[in-house]
Amino acid sequence: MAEEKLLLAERAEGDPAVAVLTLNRPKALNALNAALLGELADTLEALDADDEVRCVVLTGSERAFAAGGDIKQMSDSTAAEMVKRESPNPWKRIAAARKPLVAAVSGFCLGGGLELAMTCDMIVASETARFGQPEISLGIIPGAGGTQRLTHAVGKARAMELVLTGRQISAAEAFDAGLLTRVVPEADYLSEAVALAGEVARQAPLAAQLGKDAVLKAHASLLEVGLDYERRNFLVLFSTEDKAEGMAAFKEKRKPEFKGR
Ligand code: CO8
Repeated sequence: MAEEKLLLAERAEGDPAVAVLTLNRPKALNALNAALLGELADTLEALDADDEVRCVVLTGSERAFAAGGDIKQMSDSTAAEMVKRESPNPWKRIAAARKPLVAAVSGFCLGGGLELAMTCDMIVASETARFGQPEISLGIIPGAGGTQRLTHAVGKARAMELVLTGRQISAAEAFDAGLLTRVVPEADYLSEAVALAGEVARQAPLAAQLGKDAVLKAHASLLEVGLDYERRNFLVLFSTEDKAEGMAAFKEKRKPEFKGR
């Protein structure tokens, strides 16, 4: 039997200037494993080299944009293995995409899933979308920009609460906090994201790319320092018993017992 593709890539119907990428691990709520992240990075680099494509939409399913990094893959991973697996770091490659990226989000957008959506340039969300950084309940912290991009987007007060409690917020709350570009009925989230991407695609392509580049520079130097710092703390936590307990508890579908070591 042919293996299912982790990432589907197509052109938007009627608009070949818009590429639509779909995360495709429905049984795992699109949990982001190393293979999927690598494929996404490869595909974005190929699209950067394709002059016909001017804007990219990244989406998941109605139930989940992505429920986070793949806990089952991470649960047995040591810090050293995480470092090896991420060399070169796919998140850096994704963040380096030159063409504008629009995330079309429905359902769960948690942990690494929210980090991925925030690495995109705009987020169009369904009213049913749920956002959060639940890593703390696994004994770890966000490791792909969650502590940094979330803080830049919503400010320290709200970012701190979300990172330290793991609370999920609705699309309406996320929009009010400044995390989202648009919230639309569930039936329309993908078509609205494609329409927004189409609007970008009709602009002068180099101006769109350099406009993106310049907006990202607003926080670039702070972000770079913060991302490296976050990564170190994230990897340190991979050597704790609490990380092992948090991830084991998730797999065993029970509450973790953290001991602070
Ligand atoms: N990783 C692996 N598998 C997952 C994940 C995940 N993040 N999320 C869900 N799944 C799996 C479940 O284990 C389950 O599989 P199975 O059917 O084999 O038991 C299947 O998807 C369906 O999930 P549920 O049965 O749990 O569905 P529910 O509707 O009951 O619950 C939730 C949905 C609330 C989303 C729940 O699945 C959940 O809490 N998921 C985990 C959320 C989370 O903690 N995310 C953060 C993960 S850590 C992270 O993202 C750090 C990333 C750092 C960047 C580096 C990445 C390499």
